[in-house]
Amino acid sequence: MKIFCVTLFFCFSQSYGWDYKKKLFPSDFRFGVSTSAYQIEGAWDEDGKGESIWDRYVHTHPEVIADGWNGDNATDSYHLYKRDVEMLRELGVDHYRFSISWPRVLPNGHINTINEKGLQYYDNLLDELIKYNIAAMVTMYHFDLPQRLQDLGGWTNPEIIQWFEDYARVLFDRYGHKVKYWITINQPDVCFDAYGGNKMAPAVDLKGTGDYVCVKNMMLAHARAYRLFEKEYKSRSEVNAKLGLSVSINWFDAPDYSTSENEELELYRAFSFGLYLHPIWSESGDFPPSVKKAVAKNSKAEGLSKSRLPELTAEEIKMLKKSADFIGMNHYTTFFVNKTESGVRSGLPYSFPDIEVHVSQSDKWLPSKSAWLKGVPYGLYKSLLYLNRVYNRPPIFITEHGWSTDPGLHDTSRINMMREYSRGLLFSLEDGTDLLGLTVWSLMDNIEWTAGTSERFGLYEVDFDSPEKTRIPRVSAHYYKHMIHSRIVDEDWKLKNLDMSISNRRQKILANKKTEL
Ligand code: GBH
Repeated sequence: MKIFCVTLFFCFSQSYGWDYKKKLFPSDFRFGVSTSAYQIEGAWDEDGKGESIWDRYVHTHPEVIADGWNGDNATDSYHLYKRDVEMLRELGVDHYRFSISWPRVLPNGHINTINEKGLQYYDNLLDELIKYNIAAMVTMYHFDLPQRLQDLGGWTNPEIIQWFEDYARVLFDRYGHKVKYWITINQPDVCFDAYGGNKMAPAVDLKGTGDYVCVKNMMLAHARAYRLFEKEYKSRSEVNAKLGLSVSINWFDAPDYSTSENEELELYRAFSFGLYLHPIWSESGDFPPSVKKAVAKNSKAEGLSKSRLPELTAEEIKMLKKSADFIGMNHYTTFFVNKTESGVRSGLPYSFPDIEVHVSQSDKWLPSKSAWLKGVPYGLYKSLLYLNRVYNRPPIFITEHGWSTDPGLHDTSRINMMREYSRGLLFSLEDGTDLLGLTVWSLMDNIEWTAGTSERFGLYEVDFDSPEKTRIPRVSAHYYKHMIHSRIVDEDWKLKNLDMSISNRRQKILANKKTEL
């Protein structure tokens, strides 16, 4: 390549990014970190908070938690939010994505019981962020439904569309002037784990029906919140916010990368993320035709009068179209997908009903601490280009992207993955994607749902045994800080640039404590 550069006027390094080390993230590109309420707040029944489906699930089924740690206390951010904001300042992030616990604000889920103390907590957090000029990206719903609403069917009851709109109004009224980005719902594909299996609360196994009803209601709840925001809040002078939906968008290729373009792959992508993007971002709207067809076909064969994937009315299709200002993209990993001869419906990671494919991962990919998460940097780049092409250059904000490890401060694998995936971001920007920012999951170790604390996603390590839930920066926190400040992806950055002596010492203290215990 270097030889070409000498001979050609505009050398390849310009157009193909070979010299990526000198490439800067654009000045309006935003760097942030993410958390969610159940995973960090703790104080599960304090100050009038209502019970959530996760409280109920872990209390009635403690055996589902890998290591005994649940969200009762979590990282105690309900009390330690000032330390959290201090960490954000240490990193130098532009924005912080956190979520509001619906039952903390509305203990029974409805707006006839407003918990002022719960509202006050988020006011305090938002004010602390404003003090330090950190933009707030607020998720309204990140998996923790009020249990009381679950008793009424939760996301399978269409009334929830109105309940969610009412809740959204409370939030817009109270925090509208303090929030820069609203995310209505985190990852509607949780429906397949929560109502179509037993991995996520409420763990109601209504596979093939409950999951699809949940998807429809979540999408409509999202759209109603968007329309409410658009109609009554967006144009107010004190409001300056964009609103989106966060979708789990991983990459899917044929085994050994033999092709990225075939029918099985397209169908799997449609089930995995098209279900949530097509209604909003496609020209025609509605659920993807391929998914509608597949579910209708099976439903008919089973003798049902209608498809198990509920239809959207013309009015609903219209309400959903363009009901977001950007695509919220949660990207972690890549899978191989191929047709199965045995009729096995699915392997890793989620078992979608109605598709007969085999899903796998390559043993050449770097493993993380989570079984489903392998390091595949090219997958982020490819999925960005794919969205750019299929949805005609939509604005994309990466609202989650991260890596899990064992405890320990020297998280070289996280740094390597952050560096390689981020190179893909620079390449995709060069290739014309409208990428607004990156939000790393997660600011700190937290309760990884049923995995408890056994999978650590934090830039900061949390000592869960200590009463102060001590947070210490991992080496990756220093790397991210360097990336934010320099706005480059630095391949030569080494730990020796830093004085890690205090952290090293602290690590030894923690290690000793473990053996003492
Ligand atoms: C995100 O989901 C969540 O938004 C966030 O709360 C979470 O902490 C973060 O990822 C890290 O996991 O057990 O093989 O069936 C990412 C999508 C969906 C990935 C559920 C794990 C279970 C995999 N997640 N999935 S498996």
